[in-house]
Amino acid sequence: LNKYSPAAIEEKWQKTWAELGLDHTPTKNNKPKFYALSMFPYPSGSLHMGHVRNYTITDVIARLKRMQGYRVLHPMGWDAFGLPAENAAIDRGVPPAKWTYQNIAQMRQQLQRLGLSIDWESEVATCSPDYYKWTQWIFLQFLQAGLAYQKEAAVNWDPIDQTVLANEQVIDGRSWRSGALVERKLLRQWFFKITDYAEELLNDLDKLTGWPERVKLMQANWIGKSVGAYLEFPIVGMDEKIGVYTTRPDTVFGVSYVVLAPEHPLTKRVTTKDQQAAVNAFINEVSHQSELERTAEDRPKRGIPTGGRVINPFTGEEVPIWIADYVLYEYGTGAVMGVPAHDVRDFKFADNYNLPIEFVIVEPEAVANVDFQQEDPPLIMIDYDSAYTEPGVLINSGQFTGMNSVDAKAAIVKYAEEQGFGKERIQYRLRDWLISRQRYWGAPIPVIHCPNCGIVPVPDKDLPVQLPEEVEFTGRGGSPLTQLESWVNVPCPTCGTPAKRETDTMDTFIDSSWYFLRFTDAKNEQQVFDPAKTNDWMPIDQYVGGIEHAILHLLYSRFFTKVLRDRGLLNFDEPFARLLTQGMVQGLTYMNPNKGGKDKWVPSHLVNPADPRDPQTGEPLQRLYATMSKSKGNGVAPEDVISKYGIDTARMFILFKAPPEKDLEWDEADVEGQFRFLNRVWRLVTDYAAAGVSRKQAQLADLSKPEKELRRAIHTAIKSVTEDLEDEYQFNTAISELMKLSNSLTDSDCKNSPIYAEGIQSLVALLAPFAPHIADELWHLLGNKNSVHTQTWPAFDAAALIADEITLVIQINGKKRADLQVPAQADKAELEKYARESEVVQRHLEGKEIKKVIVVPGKLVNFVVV
Ligand code: ANZ
Ligand code: ZN
Repeated sequence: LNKYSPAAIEEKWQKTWAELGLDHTPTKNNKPKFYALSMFPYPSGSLHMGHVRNYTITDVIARLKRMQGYRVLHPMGWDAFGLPAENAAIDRGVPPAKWTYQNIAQMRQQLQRLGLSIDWESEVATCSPDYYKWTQWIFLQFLQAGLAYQKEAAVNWDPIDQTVLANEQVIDGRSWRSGALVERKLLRQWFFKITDYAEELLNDLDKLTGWPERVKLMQANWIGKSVGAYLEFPIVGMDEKIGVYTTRPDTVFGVSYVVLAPEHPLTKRVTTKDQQAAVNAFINEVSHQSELERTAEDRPKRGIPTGGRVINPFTGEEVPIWIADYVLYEYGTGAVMGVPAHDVRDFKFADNYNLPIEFVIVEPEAVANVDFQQEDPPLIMIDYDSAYTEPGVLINSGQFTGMNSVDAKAAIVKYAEEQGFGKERIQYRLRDWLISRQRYWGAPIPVIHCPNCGIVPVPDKDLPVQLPEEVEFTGRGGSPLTQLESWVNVPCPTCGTPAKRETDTMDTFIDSSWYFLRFTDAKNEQQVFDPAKTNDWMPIDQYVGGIEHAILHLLYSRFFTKVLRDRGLLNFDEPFARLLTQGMVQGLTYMNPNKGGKDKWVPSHLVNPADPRDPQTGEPLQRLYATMSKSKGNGVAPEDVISKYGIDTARMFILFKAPPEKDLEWDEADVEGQFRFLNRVWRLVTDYAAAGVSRKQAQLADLSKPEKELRRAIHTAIKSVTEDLEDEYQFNTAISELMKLSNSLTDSDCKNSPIYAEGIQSLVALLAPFAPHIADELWHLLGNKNSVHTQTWPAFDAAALIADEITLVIQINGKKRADLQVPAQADKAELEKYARESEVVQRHLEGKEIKKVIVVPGKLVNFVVV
């Protein structure tokens, strides 16, 4: 009989599946639906092992669900807009579209070689006009709903190339191309009002029972709800106030200064003449720092006094106004009250600049003996050498002295409200989503700026606003779109006056915030999607992707879903019912611990594994596992594995080596292990087929003991594999069960029984989602005419699981003396009887006195003797 040769069968089955249309998405019928989706790839040009793992996981699920009687949607597409294509155009003169479509073609081919059961007919690429037409249409829905607006925001500005840089193009504060020191510049840009949905995005996390807790927590932290107060400090000598946001109104008697963000509009006006030069210099300096640098915990907090002063409305005291880098303009009101005694950052700041530090909260024990009820509460002098940030009891706080922090917060807010200088305020860390990009390779924002009418949406009939092709990519002088007069200048759609197109394109996160909806009706030319279809398929039953998308992509997609629901297009609240965040694929890596930066990684092909040394210096190298990457030279190319072992082995290895959410260490020996397992299955099935075993129905009533045992092994495997795939997708343990079943079949004493035939058939059917090609080949060798992938998933017979006999352990004084086969149904008394009657026990108990007998049903009998 022929040997297992993956190359010989894989292509054949892929062709057959395509002809049978197995991967097509069925139209609505009375079967339950199942939507399985992996996060779609960016078309970088080549498939890596992380992709293979990601798509294999969803493919197993899709195949399983089809066999379990679901109609399945399992699509694929391309997150195809973005910076690399534009950089390729600047560097090598390849037009972004050409670069992108070439990469897509290449990766599609690589994916198709994997034999994934993907419905290629619903493929989408976000850069194609028939997709981004609807991205633009959705933008206009947001605009109509008042959820898209323009405001000034800072961008990274390259003063040499005169262009805006994406964050990824800023390296150590300098432009990736010109090397110029990057400046912050204010531009009018488009935003989506995600903050309108902050509360719902937070609350609905509770509905996501199929999500990892970790991801929900990350989202909650990102939204960052905090409940505090808005308080106003009148500016001395001006008829204006500085409003601050604080989560600790209970500390207001400890305010020793107020800080404005350098960008705050009041900054210039409160600055006194003699401070002007210094303040301007400081603002300029801060403008070069990123937000991350400004707020880094370990950095010294820097600032400068403006010379202006405010009055603390609670004490009537005057305190100075400063500006400082650690106060961000975009959060809260862009101004804070400085309470060094109770805030770590403020403490450092005050320490640095010799500002007063006045403690107004103490731990309750410190004032346990103080009577705050007496007429003139005592002044308490306390001095710590760091900030006291816990809640506590208020001291030196006027009428609020003696209250605890919780009560004091409420009382202070209430008082401020009565006096008209404050109120409660809920604040989210989440900010509105800046969606403008001053780039070419993205969906153009479909509006026209008219001198008469203002912002005019491009009429639906004129969508898509297509990206012009006759542009030049120089990397200088702004986005190529701004430089193409013929594209920019258009008559206003409303009044006909010469007007200008918006030249910003959209953040690519917008493209990926709705692609999963388009998949449900990918070819619709009349509508973004037919809500009937989308509402039928959605929500996604299983979404699979990397943890790196735990925050933005998932949050934005949830936001889009809610907005489109509120526009009447969708009838559900959450897009992803269940989420699996798969782990990384790691490769064996060699590192020189004496080197730093990227130089420390030594590609494995330069290393002798028996004695790993740095080829340059001869120093010994450390071996470790790290995420596969080009820079570490530790990647394993999917093609190599596939041509050596076949796709099915690669899949089996990936699924068996680690649970899907854990990191996976690539290990060639284990790949071979899976190859050997598939070879064993191959032999088992081909031997059986050659032997021509009886296929007639077995008479369950008169099975022999070995037949009964084999049948139990078969149905135990069916049950375990099914359950392992049910909720947690424990592919690794499921494959272990398949191995056990294969062993039971190999060792079976009844190879001529119809039960054996049942075992072989079940093994092949259970293997189908994991190793689809070999399974279909073997299925046909067994004489079946259908594809195994259209076969119904095996069901287990609960009766077969019940053992006739169990193994009873017999102990004497806790020490094991014998095993005994006894009927499984035996009760406690019977078990003791079997044990007493056994030959071993009789021998051991001779002349001894039994003090006690312990019976553990189904397990053991222990005799305590003296
Ligand atoms: C006074 C105070 C006293 C504060 C104290 C804390 C402790 P969360 O919980 O993250 O919302 N803050 C407010 N706006 C800020 C801004 N734009 N940039 C930097 N810091 C800002 O934090 C709210 C607290 O962060 C506020 O409460 C404020 O400092 C600071 F013992 O006010 B607090
Ligand atoms: Zn007009």
